[in-house]
This record gives sequence, structure tokens and C-alpha cells, in this order.
Amino acid sequence: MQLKPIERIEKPTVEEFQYEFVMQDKPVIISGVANEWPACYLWKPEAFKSMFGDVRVPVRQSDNEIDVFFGKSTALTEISIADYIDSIESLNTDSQRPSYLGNLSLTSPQAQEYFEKLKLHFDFPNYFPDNNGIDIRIWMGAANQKSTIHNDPDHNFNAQIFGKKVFLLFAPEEYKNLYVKKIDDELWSSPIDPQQPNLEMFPLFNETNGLEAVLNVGDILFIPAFWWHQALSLSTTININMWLYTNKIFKFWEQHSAFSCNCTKAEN
Ligand SMILES: O=C(O)CCC(=O)C(=O)O
Repeated sequence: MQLKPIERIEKPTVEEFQYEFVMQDKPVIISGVANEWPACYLWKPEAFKSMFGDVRVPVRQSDNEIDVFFGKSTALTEISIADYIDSIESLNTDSQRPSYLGNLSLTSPQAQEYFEKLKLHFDFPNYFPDNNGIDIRIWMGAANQKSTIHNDPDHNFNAQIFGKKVFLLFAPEEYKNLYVKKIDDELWSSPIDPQQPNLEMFPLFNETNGLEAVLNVGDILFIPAFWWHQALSLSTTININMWLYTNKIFKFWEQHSAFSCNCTKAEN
């Protein structure tokens, strides 16, 4: 795998952002925006514990998505936020991985009460004025939590609120080198662990070209729709992401539907 560092841009205007990144289908880290959000100094694990400690949330039993998508631990369990935060602080060892509080919707009807409180603390700029809607999610995890390499059918902004995370990104056409498999109608994932790739099993992975994006507090990563990406937490982390629904995505999907047909379905 060959990795190049991702570009950074400071506080782009909507026009700059659309022209230089959306139209060129290019990921980028935006700085100078989220670092001004109250979330970046208010959202710490201990503060979440005192604000929402009793709230019960679904967590994945493993914080390694390869286990979730390609192994046996697919089930979600429920836990209070206070117990979850205690667990990520005490069980954070290589031998006993904690669960993962990832992909928790803030825009679902059940989360409305919490969204009302938290929405005052962040403000994603409207880089897609023609969007048809948004979906906002929270991700909280321990050091070494990792996702699979996967893609999403919508443009995504992922902001680093607490701790440090590194994302690897691969262009949509890299799917052949990633051996992606269909997980469900909206999700394709790679069984390769990019930090410890099994090159005997997945030799083409050696030829993959990608970008590395190290996110510090206050950085926002733009992941264009269909770009493959993988996240690895370098410390305890809190992230918030926003997917945007746009009509252009459907056009992209029609043009690129060939690649989805080449993906094989995961057998689990
Ligand atoms: O942080 C993670 O675990 C994954 C985040 C992600 O995949 C996303 O924002 O689309």
C-alpha cells in the first residue's frame, strides 16, 4: 500500500470547496472551522458522563469492525453512557477490547432530546446548499478501535472533537485491490486489516494507493461519497459526522453501478 498525506485547506468558501474538492472528487481536511465549536472544549468523556450518564445506548460488542462484519460478534448490546465510559477507560488493553459506541444517530426521532442540547455546540458549514437532508452521528471509542475499509453512498464530514484518529482513504476505483464484499444494500467492506494486511491472502493490496489523514481536535475530514475509508483511534476519541443527501449521488451511482456488481457478498 502506498500512502500520500491528504491536502489541508483553511476555512474554504462554499465556492472554493465545491470547485476544488467536490467537483474534483477529492478528500480534504478542513481546518479553522470546528476548532471554534464549543464541542471541542466541552465534549470530554467525563462531561458526557455527567450530562448523559444514565442514558442507555446500543454498543457493538467488538470495537474492531472486521469482527462485526466478517466474524461472529454482530450483536449490539445496551449499556449506560456512564458504564461505557468507565469501560473504555479501564478495559483499554490489547487483550481485552472494549465495545464500540459508534454510529449513534443524533438526528433520529429517539435522539431528539439530546440533539436539542448538543446542536448548540457544533455547526457544520453548509458546503452543499442543494442538499436534501442530513444524518448526524456520534462515535466514541477507545484507543486502537478500528473500522473496516468501507464506503458510504453519501458525502461525509467527520469532525474530530476529542483525541486523535487516523483515516486511510482510497479512491472508489481501488475496489479491486481491496477485495470488497457486499455487507448489505448500502454497505461494502474489505476484509483486509490495513495495519496488518495478510498479503498472501490479499496480494493486490500491495498495489493500493491511498491517502492518510491524521485528525487532531478541530479538524474536519471531507470524505466524498464512495471513497473507501478506514478509521483507527490513536487515543480515546469522540467524533461527530454528518452525511448529506444530494441528487448528484444518484447520478454517480448509476454511472458506477458496474463496480457494485463486481463485489462479492460476505458469507456470514
Ligand atoms: O470512526 C469510525 O469508526 C468510522 C467513521 C466512518 O466510517 C464514517 O464517518 O463514515
